[in-house]
Amino acid sequence: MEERTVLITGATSGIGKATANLLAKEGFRLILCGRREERLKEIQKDLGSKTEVHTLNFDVRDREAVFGSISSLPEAFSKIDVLINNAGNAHGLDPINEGSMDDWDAMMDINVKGLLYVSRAIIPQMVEHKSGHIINIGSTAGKEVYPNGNVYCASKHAVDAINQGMRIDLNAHGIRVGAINPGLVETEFSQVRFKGDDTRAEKVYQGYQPLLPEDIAELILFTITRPSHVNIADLVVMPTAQANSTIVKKAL
Ligand code: NDP
Ligand code: 8X3
Repeated sequence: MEERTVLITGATSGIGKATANLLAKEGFRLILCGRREERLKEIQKDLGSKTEVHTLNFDVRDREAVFGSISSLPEAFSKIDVLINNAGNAHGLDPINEGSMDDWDAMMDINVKGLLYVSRAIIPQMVEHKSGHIINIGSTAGKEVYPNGNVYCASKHAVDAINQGMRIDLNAHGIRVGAINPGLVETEFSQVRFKGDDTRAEKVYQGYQPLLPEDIAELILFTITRPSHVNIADLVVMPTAQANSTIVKKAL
């Protein structure tokens, strides 16, 4: 296998953490990123017996921290073969006339600008090596807009456009680019969206079987282990109970 070193943003929980666990088992060398340093250290300790793990503790919104962290990588981790742009979240679920502008800033700064900063810090070395693979974690919210989803959906539509733009611009350099767009996955996503209101967060996943973060990790592993002439460009995955952003068949 050629692509051995994988950088995952948002590796401290949910989809990113499940992906780190799975890729460690498969022997990939991992660079795990997130703001919660204690969690990064804990994960590094857990996975250290399976593979080499380096952690980077930065906020994707902080442009200098992003570039400083990437350029601080030790020699063994300095050639990044796979970038998984996963860090992101929703903040709030309010009609546009009532939305919090702090929430709007957070979503555009993290989901869009943060993804761009990390990509800009890493892509030039992929161009230099004429190889690399970028997986952008979008969302069904990047394919359709749902009530009160306004700015989160806008941020994920931007990820969809950036994914397409990256694929066009990096085509000449032999770099694979693709997005995985999940529907409802049970992670800390809704706890963040509802600002720690656990009852409201839990309700999102009640009455049906949501996707698990491990389901997305498996798709990521599948995507990055295809032969080098195969690029999974855009993949949408939902729980069987989900038809679209608003239709979810609940047993209750
Ligand atoms: P989690 O809340 O469980 O994980 C989010 C991750 O992003 C955490 O590791 C968090 O780490 C990191 N993160 C958030 N903000 C920042 C920041 N400013 N700087 C650096 N890292 C940050 O949610 P998910 O695993 O569900 O979300 C992962 C991705 O999947 C997101 O892009 C989300 O939009 C997308 N997605 C999720 C779906 C779902 O239903 N759960 C469905 C479709 C897409 P830390 O706080 O330590 O920095
Ligand atoms: C996460 C899925 O439907 O909550 O991106 O927006 S949804």
